[in-house]
Amino acid sequence: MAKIDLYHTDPSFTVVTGACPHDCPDTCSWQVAVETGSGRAVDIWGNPHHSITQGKLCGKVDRYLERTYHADRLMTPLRRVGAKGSGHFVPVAWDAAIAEIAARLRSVIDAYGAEAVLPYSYSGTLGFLQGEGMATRFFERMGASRLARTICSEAGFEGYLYTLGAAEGMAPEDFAHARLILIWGSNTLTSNLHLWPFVQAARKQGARVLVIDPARTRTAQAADEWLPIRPGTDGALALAMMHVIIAEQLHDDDYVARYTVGFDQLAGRVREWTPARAAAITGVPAQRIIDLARDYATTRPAAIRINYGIQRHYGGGMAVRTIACLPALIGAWRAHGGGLQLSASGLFRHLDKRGLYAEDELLRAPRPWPFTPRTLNMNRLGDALSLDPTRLAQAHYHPRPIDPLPAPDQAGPPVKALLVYNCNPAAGAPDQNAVRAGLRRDDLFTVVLEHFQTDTADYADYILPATMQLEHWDIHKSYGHAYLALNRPALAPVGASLPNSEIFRRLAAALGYVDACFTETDEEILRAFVETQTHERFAGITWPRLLAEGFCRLNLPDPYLPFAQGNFPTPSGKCEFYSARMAADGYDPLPSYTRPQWQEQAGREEGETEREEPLSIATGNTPLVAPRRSPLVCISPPAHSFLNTTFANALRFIEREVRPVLRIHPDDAAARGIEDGNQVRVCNELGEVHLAAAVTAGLMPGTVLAPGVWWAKFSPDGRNINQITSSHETDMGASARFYDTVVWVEKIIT
Ligand SMILES: Nc1nc2c(c(=O)[nH]1)N[C@H]1C(S)=C(S)[C@@H](COP(=O)(O)OP(=O)(O)OC[C@H]3O[C@@H](n4cnc5c(=O)[nH]c(N)nc54)[C@H](O)[C@@H]3O)O[C@H]1N2
Ligand SMILES: Nc1nc2c(c(=O)[nH]1)N[C@H]1C(S)=C(S)[C@@H](COP(=O)(O)OP(=O)(O)OC[C@H]3O[C@@H](n4cnc5c(=O)[nH]c(N)nc54)[C@H](O)[C@@H]3O)O[C@H]1N2
Ligand SMILES: [Mo]
Repeated sequence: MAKIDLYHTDPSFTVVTGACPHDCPDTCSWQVAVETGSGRAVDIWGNPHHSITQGKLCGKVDRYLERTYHADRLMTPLRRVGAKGSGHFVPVAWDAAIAEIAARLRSVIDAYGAEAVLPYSYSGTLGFLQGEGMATRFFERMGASRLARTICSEAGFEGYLYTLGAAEGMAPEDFAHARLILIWGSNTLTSNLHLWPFVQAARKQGARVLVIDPARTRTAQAADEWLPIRPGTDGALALAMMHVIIAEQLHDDDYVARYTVGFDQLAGRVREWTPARAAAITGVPAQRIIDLARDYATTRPAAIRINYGIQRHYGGGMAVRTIACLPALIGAWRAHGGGLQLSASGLFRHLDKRGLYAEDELLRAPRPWPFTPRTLNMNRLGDALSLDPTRLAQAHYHPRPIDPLPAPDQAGPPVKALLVYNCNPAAGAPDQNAVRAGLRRDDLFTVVLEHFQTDTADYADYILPATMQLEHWDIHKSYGHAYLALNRPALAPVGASLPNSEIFRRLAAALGYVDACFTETDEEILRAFVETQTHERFAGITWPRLLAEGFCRLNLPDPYLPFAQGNFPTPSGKCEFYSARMAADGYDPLPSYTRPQWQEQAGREEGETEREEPLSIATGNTPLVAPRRSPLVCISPPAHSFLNTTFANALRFIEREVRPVLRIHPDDAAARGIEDGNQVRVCNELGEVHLAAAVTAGLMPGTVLAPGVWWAKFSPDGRNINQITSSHETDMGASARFYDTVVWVEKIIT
């Protein structure tokens, strides 16, 4: 602490408060010490005044200055000189780059219409402004295709909304009051670190912590118990828990009667979900399911942290929808320390008095066109970039069974220009071979706004250097807590980089878009955003306060128990065990079990785990050699030291992760003659990747795990795990199925 005190008192340093921009529920508040003379940042630390950050940053962001001043950082705009994907570029001045890009965009729009332009972005930054703020103004003004941003969380999000009505739930602080905590499909110590102190506080008061996960993660190791489960089968576990709870009359009659709809139908449904049946599907022993249900229903307060690991499977939406019924069934929402958390983002997403969403107010996008542009699904990037109209039609966003796909001749123009920002799809998007085939098209004009020359940037016609968080303004909501944060620039832009907002502003000017929204400064936009909020949750949050304090808690009661007395923002106002909206959208209106694709595809019956596989499978590359063993299901959750593909180009973090590996159970390894450290080929009909086997008993048999997401170009075989992930949609929200991948694994014989 002494060093930090020095920065605050020594006039040769300025301390600036900001916010971590990364895709993580914690949205930390940070402070940076800048040497006044040189203008260089010398230290960064977690804000000690923020009650979630509590003075600590994660191991990645603690090194944010290394990222900021990294030798590979892009310093000037670049123009391609080599073949697409070869990564050869020459520097070009900003004015020339903007003029040339605008000219190319204009010619695409003239020849094919604005829908031939596709923005492609996701979670490089979660800031309102450098995220979609100015970009949306720009693309909406143009009338470009819209992008459905589905790669991460939409399945679970939709499932949650059907049951509970809003992306709200327990506050992280309130986990400290729980007596039983189920961490379900979350690797908290890796991906949600700042929840852990509250979990530990609960344990000090006697709480038990269970982790339900196919892998014995570092979180599972730190918990009281690891409950291994087969990927994508959590819905069956939840149904059997409800079977036990209702059969043994452990549910909260009063809460159910007042605040839920459809209990009788639910009871009818779960009657068939005996623990024995669920055990065969999930791999969790029947007696363990019974005990878990009893513990859950009789321990108060009982808290569940579900996270997105649970929903990256075909049935992910239904799984979350089903689990979301549990707290209402036992009345867990009543108690401080009881309930469920998936996302807190709904806290920030509310209508103001004029019926505008907070985000829309910021965007204030001009929409001069009489038509609504098509929406393409980001997970289908390979199809979106295909010149085959049938595939292009498949790329249209269709989040529910009732949403139609267009006929191929109605799919609209081929994508002729792609503008990528805050995103690295050549490494992180599913079906990598299809994505790269699209990016390689010579007739596709691609611009990438980046910090580094990523796998994606290699395919660009122009790379534009973007500022990092220490160099620009932004405002951040959180999807894990209730604090809004302001990020102030602490440094001048590194090199010739510009904020995304300024790059889009300049492109707008070059295209002749004269709307007022393109001349507001970043600071003006954010200030207006704060000042125009009228919702009571923003009461007391002012621009001067944000400037002075760096963050503000939304105006919510503390503790905030959103559903203690019902008040579910569903159509019925109750927790919907039965959902008429689901029926209307083409789903089973009751909680049910939707089999993951790996079970369907591998032709497995419930519970069957091992099967000789006579299939001959044509991979993108080498054919498999005999003997062929049964397929395995592959999941690829985050490596501890990477954040999706971010940080995976820094030597420090690469060294921590050592090399790209495939974790495999000793039984599955032995059956394939694989020993620890062997190089293995992991493949399916989409492609293949070579990884080093890491044999471990800390995994559900039949499941393999490849920590992600490595840059392909920094991997020994120039490929990564998204060689083999499918771009097909989940049951709800048209999300990605990263953890629902059938693979064949064999030793590479050299
Ligand atoms: N260090 C680090 N932190 C991150 C990220 C990162 O890449 N690195 N990514 C950020 C982003 S974008 C997101 S969306 C979140 C993701 O973080 P989480 O929401 O926690 O989700 P995942 O890490 O995808 O998966 C969490 C756990 O779910 C397990 N899992 C996989 N399939 C199943 C299943 O079917 N059932 C159950 N019960 N468990 C399953 C995985 O083994 C993993 O341990 O984290 C954010 N934080
Ligand atoms: N196999 C597999 N694939 C996955 C996942 C998985 O678990 N397994 N996780 C998925 C999930 S949950 C997610 S959310 C997605 C995330 O996928 P992406 O959204 O592609 O996220 P990143 O891979 O972190 O890449 C973000 C890029 O944005 C850049 N960037 C950051 N800030 C800025 C900025 O201010 N301006 C500009 N111009 N660029 C910036 C960074 O340098 C980085 O290269 O990946 C998905 N892919
Ligand atoms: Mo994500």
